[in-house]
Amino acid sequence: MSSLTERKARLIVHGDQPYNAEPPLDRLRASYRTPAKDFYVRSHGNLPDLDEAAWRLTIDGRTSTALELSLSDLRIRFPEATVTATMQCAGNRRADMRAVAPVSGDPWDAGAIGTAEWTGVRLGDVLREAGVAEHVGHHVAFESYDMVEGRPYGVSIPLAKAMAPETLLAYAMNGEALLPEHGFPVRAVVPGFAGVRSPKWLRRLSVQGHPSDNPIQADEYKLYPADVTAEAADQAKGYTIDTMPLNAAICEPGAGATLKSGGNRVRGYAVSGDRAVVRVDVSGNGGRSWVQAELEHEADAPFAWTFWSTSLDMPAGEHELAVRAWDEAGQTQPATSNEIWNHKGYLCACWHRVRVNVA
Ligand SMILES: Nc1nc2c(c(=O)[nH]1)N[C@H]1C(S)=C(S)[C@@H](COP(=O)(O)O)O[C@H]1N2
Ligand SMILES: [Mo]
Repeated sequence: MSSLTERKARLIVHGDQPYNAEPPLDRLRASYRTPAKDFYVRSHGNLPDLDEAAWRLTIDGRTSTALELSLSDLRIRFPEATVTATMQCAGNRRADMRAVAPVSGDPWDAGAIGTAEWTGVRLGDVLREAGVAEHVGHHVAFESYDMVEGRPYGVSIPLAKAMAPETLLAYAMNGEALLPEHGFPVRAVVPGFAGVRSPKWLRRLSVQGHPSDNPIQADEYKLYPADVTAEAADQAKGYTIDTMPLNAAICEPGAGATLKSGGNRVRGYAVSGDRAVVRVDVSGNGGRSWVQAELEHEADAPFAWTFWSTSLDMPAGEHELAVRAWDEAGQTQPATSNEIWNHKGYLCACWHRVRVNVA
């Protein structure tokens, strides 16, 4: 395995402590499954250095038995499950929100996203083994080994999503053990939900009648209306970001690229939390006219992104490329970040625009 220092050198680093980094977009678009070393890293605290043999996961709360499981217990007692799914930070593309007004948090470009083949066991199988009662209003609260401002990282998901077949306790990414920065030895993978709900470095999970009261769940990762400011953030006005919205990005060419005249390849990704992407429109003139891109989507991967590509013929001069996706409910994306601005800069899902020059 390469060292963390070597892997950092491959990425665009937004911060070292906590460590946050994303891949350049052309490299992100190079493979449908993102290699672990090119997968964005979002962390809120330290990167725990855990010993696989000593690692234990506690399961308690509203179950008939409490469980304490080692990694080999997980492997032996439950069937293995593999899901190809996209993970995306709620702050992906936040940089585009700054055009409207300042926002808090790292200025992620469109690279706070990646797709992997995750292998582990179904969280639902583990909860059933613990004798969970499938109560509609219940939640599964997680706690991790990393510390964020003096408390373990903690979030929760509705019990129904925890029991869904796509939700995993994963110990492998693209067929190899998780890298330390991606949650070694075991993390949750909650396909379709914002990355924040997929805790890394798991330590405990608890079935309970209310969402986690951890600040990451209770205060952070909420979508606020535009009139709510950082100073006057009234928690009751924000809703908890779970399922991710329809989004798309241009990965190639990059911003400011100089292209030759004639046909140029334009490529990127489109993604939606829990709906299929059915169409992707690409414009070479800021959205005055559109062509439809070719889509590439793996069968049997409903929670994975769609790759798209097309060729645009543009005359010499400066051009604004734009992309927008459509989902199976006939919904598309807002044109500008004005319509969706919020002070946290979450869910930036307006048309992605890239300025290029044709020589
Ligand atoms: N324990 C723990 N889990 C975590 C986080 C964290 O800081 N600590 N960050 C979350 C956020 S906001 C995201 S977007 C994803 C990122 O996963 P990755 O770093 O493997 O890409 O992990 C989530 N799980
Ligand atoms: Mo995130």
